[in-house]
Amino acid sequence: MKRWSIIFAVVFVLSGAVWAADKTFQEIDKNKDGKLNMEEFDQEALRVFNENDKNHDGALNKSEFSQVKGAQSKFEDLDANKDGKVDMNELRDAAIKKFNQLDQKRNNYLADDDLKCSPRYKPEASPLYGIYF
Ligand SMILES: [Ca+2]
Ligand SMILES: [Ca+2]
Ligand SMILES: [Ca+2]
Repeated sequence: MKRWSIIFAVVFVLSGAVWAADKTFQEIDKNKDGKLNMEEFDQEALRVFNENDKNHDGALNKSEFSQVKGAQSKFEDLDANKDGKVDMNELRDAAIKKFNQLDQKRNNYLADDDLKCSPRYKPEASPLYGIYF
């Protein structure tokens, strides 16, 4: 009995994770073609930016940036002009750079296989988890 409940729990967790990842990809994939183009990628970067700009000053300070889920880049690396804040342009430049880095086939879109190439890709999370920053 105990063994079965463990198996059920594992199956439940696995199917939930797949569903969650899929849903997020679909949400970002606005035109529903199964790929992320630069515009869709950029829109998601903006959404993450706005969500984390808690004091609405148009930039992320270090404490706001520390709340960005899955962020792995250093704040200092994103703050190109070294004014102690990451503004929208700095963030978008970083997102474009990241897009080009992930788009290894140079076809101007990211499909699931491009995202899986990222060492930061985590199948249990959003496909974009931690790869923007
Ligand atoms: Ca798309
Ligand atoms: Ca702010
Ligand atoms: Ca800056």
